[in-house]
Amino acid sequence: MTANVSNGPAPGEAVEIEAGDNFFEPEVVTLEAGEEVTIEITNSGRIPHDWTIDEPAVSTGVMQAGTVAHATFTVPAEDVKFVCTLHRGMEGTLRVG
Ligand SMILES: [Cu+2]
Repeated sequence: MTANVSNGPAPGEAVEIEAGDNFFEPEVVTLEAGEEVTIEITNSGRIPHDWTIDEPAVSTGVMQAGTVAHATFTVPAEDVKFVCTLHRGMEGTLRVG
């Protein structure tokens, strides 16, 4: 599986996730297995965060406050937890239907 991560807003349709201090909103995003999805992450907090999943391996890397990044990848077959690797407990779930 491939993943593309870029800085800035998504060029087209995207699922938007906000990274606050220290939470994601929404915490649960429902997606369809096998679809190609673009997630747009906005760091709306005052400190750096990242958005990371393990399978497929996707990470925005450290995002400074006020920045936006987007990641495009194929939705896996099972639920995936997303986390901020900088803050334990800052996490959410990609729920795969
Ligand atoms: Cu964080």
